[in-house]
Amino acid sequence: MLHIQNFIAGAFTEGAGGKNFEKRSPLTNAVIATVAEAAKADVDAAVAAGRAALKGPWGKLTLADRVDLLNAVAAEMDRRAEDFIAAEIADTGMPAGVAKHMCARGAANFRVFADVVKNVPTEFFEMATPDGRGALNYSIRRPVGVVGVICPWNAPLLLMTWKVGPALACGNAVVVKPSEETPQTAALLGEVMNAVGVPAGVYNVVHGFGPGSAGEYLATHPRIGAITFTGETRTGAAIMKAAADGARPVSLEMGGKNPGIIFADADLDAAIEGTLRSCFMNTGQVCLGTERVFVERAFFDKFVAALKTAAENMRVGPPHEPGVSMGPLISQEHRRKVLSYYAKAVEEGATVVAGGGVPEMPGDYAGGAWVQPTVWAGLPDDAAVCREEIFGPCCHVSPFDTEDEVIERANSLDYGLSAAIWTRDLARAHRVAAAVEAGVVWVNSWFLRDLRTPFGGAKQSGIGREGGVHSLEFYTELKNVCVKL
Ligand code: NAD
Ligand code: 6OD
Repeated sequence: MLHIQNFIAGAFTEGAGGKNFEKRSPLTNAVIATVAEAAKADVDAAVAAGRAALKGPWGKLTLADRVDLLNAVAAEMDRRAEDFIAAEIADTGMPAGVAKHMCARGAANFRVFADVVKNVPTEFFEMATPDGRGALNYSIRRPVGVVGVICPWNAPLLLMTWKVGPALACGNAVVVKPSEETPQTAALLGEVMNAVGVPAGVYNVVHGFGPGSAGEYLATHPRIGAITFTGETRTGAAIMKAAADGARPVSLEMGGKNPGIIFADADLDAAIEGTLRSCFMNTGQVCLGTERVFVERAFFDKFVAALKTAAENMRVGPPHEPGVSMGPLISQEHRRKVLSYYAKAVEEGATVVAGGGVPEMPGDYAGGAWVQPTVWAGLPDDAAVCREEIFGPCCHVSPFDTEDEVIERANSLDYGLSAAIWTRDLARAHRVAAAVEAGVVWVNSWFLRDLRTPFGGAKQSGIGREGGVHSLEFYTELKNVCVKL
């Protein structure tokens, strides 16, 4: 049986408390690994290792050498792509094509941020002084120290490296707490760090849970310089409270209940293809995914009929089977939550347009966390499935009559992560994009990502922006130096 350990100061270690927990396969529910749970002493050791690295070899590297090392990390990740893909699939059950994309993106997160730090401009100001000799001001960016990186399970490698890449590029050390559901790729990245010669202590991993475990120990650790988090909104709020002690900065990427807005002039095929992906990719476990679909009334019946056909044609199954476009949910626990919403939708009077149940799976797969891609219609906006984040392969479709109405309805929740707008009317696209309360808006597309762009949520979907130079704002402390001439 695979056993996954913590990675502290360049070495794989058991937890100081001697405790292990089990990782189960989403595909079958069988135990596939045991994981060493980090005790408080391990988190202390990981933070101390990070601080030592900052004072030692890592802190002394030139920018050019640091950039070279990060590019070497990316190259080694590419070389070991098959291992990363296999680990990601084992942890999440996602289709092979999706895992391949996510793992390639993991390596890109190191390359892109290596480039960003290399090219960051220095601010420079001349000033007059009373003696006429003047002074020069320049600003330099310093690392914030050891950054706590707390991660979710839905896109484990992509979302972890999205934080670790820029944090290291800016010269910090990190202590990563992967989700208890997805420990494998964080451990593999430790092997990569050692293989390319990243100094011990720069990248550390502590495994465990949230409250009373590694997550809480990390979030409350007094020697952490900043905390970056991706996960549920209520967890983010708990982390923000923990960070208030010691006034540490936080970057929070949290939940969503994102609208897709389809106008009657949209290209039907493109809108169906994009909406289908945004609702069902990664079994709907994508924070940017669409769970509320609003369709202009004149287009509604046509759109719903096409979405029904497309959803029913999706093939749910194991990762390597040809033609499979959707895998299982992450766990039985999450499946219980998603199925409770499937039941609630019906109780609240929804018309089930597609799916709504559990697919039959053969053999060992019968134990997996499978559900059908599901589309509902007919509910008012205040129904539970139209307000609460489900994080499963499901959406509710409802008609709208005017632009003002759909903007108001799209903005009616406390979430504000992303929105997708489908129309051929460019002026309207710009108007609605500006009016919709979301951190990320796509027009006639979904999940097109340039890593230099600002990423984050509005309202209760997030605090702060990361991406390109915006990541530098979070992962560095800007210092002004004034030199009297
Ligand atoms: P989660 O909040 O349950 O857990 C996230 C991480 O926080 C895990 O590692 C967990 O162990 C840890 N944790 C839990 N409680 C903690 C505490 N009190 N202190 C410290 N750490 C704690 O989220 P999840 O179920 O893993 O992920 C799904 C959620 O993540 C969804 O809500 C989804 O929308 C959100 N998400 C958001 C984004 C984004 O970019 N906005 C991206 C991906 C996922
Ligand atoms: O692409 C990204 O950078 C990003 N943060 C994606 C988030 C996906 C959420 O599930």
